[in-house]
Amino acid sequence: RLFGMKIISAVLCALDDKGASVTALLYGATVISWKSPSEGRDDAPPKERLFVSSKAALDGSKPVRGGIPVVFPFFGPATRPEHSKMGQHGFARSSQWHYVATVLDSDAGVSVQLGLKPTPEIDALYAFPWALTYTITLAAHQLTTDIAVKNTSATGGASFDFQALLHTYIAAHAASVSVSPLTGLTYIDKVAGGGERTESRELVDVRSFTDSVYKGAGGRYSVRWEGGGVDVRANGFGDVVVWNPNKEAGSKIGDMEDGGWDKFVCVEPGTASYWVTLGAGEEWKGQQVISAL
Ligand code: TA6
Repeated sequence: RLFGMKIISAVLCALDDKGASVTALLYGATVISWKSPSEGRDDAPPKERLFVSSKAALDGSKPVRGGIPVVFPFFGPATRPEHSKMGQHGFARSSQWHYVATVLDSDAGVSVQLGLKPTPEIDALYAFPWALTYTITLAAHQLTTDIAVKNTSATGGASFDFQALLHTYIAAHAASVSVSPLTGLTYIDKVAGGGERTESRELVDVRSFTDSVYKGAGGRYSVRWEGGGVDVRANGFGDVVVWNPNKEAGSKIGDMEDGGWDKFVCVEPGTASYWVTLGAGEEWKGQQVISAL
């Protein structure tokens, strides 16, 4: 397999000779496309594995409705005073990242690093000593995305708390999709007002409006639907969010295409229910590996 990578101004694209590709905007470091053949089906044309709403803004005017938005420094609406100047899910997904390096370009895959550091604009919203590195790796049938959060202050400097999450829109047949294993886990049911429940289902579906934060999830998720599936492995992220707005909530989302809710499930590895405290000079990493079946 030969891999190659192109950077086209605000977009970077990695390709391989079997037609696998990943495309990301420097805006928000948002992966907006991942095409891959299925394992053992290199003869078949690669399929798009992520959902992006046809009404998504891809010009940097607002966070992308789809793909893999990067959520940092908090998940959901702001609940802490130091986050009060930011919109939901923080600033990372709506900031202009920069290309750092190509860290792998071989027959094993291609891996590109993007970076985001404080700017005067971001400091006005969030004045802490943070730096982000996001690594996107395309391998045969697999897409890996790693986020590293560093506290850049010198020894004895300030620490800060953060949440990080990869808000992944998996292209799927939502009416038949299931996510497992989540049985026995405690989850926050945001549709039912945020109370905690214990998951009793072997297979979690999204046939109704679903917005669930599974705590202490195992980091191995099988996402299956009629005609397809992916495996998701998460390292460093203790929780996983399962979200699908259905028509009930999806029809109220301005950049959600009509019926878009029938075409995806969000499986979002993250530190959604807890905060990570980073001391001076420390670094934290979270990784998502998606395998195309
Ligand atoms: O991850 C689920 C969630 O937190 C939902 O509550 C919903 O708000 C979704 O994210 C989309 O958020 P956004 O800010 O992208 O519209």
